[in-house]
Amino acid sequence: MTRLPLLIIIGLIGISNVFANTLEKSLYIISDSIQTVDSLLVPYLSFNETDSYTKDSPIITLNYGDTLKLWVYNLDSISHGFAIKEVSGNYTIPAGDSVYVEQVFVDEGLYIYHDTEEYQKNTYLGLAGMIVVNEVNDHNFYWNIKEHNAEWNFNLTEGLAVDWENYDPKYFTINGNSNPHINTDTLARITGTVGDTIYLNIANTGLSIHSMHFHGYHAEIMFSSLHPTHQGRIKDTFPVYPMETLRLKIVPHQAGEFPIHDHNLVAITGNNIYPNGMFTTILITP
Ligand SMILES: [Cu+2]
Repeated sequence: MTRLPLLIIIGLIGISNVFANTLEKSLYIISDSIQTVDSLLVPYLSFNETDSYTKDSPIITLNYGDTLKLWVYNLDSISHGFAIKEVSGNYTIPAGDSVYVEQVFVDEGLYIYHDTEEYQKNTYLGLAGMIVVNEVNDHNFYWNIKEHNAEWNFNLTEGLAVDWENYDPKYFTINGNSNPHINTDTLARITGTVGDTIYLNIANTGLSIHSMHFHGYHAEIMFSSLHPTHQGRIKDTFPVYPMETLRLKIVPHQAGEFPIHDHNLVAITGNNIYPNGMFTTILITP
């Protein structure tokens, strides 16, 4: 009598294993710098796929049920932390050391991995990236949005205190780039044809709210890490809160090139230079 349910359970386990994969990844914490639009070199930290520095922390994509096997190496001269927000535990990685993190992703969504040590310091300085689970295999784009107060980067790197309550950022970036360079980043610059189903995966790893305004098109909220009840809303402006992740769906009804920008207008400048900052365009062909 119990044999049939048991066979069904074994069958279900069998089915789930057919689709679940294991992804092995390494991340290297490296201290270097980022260049602002007015050519200032500012201290910066990032996660890297190899031991050579780039300013972008990699986007990790997985499917529902997959296992991520992650080695995080700290190539910096000071201790760092690591966590996948709301998913993993907190790890401490002494200078020159590494940790192994194994995580099964049972829920779809967008997650932020970041340095939890002396939060918000190291996350602010750049140690924050995105994990995308259950990517719908169509047209996907990715925005790691962030703002910077260059002086703070110097002060924090030198061990000086900053006043976290009085934040006055001067530079605003998507994947580390600002206008006009966002449009040359194929991960960030939204392109497609009329009728496509386009997904935009956004992680705000900064300290400010960024309200992204779309001209020409409306988008639908597919997922929000902070506001699950907002799912299904269709509109053209999307506030993204610090450490929030948001997935939007856009099905373009018309061809053209239209601006997308932060509605907080200081965020489309760079150290008071306009246009700069979080300002890109969507390009849709007939
Ligand atoms: Cu606008």
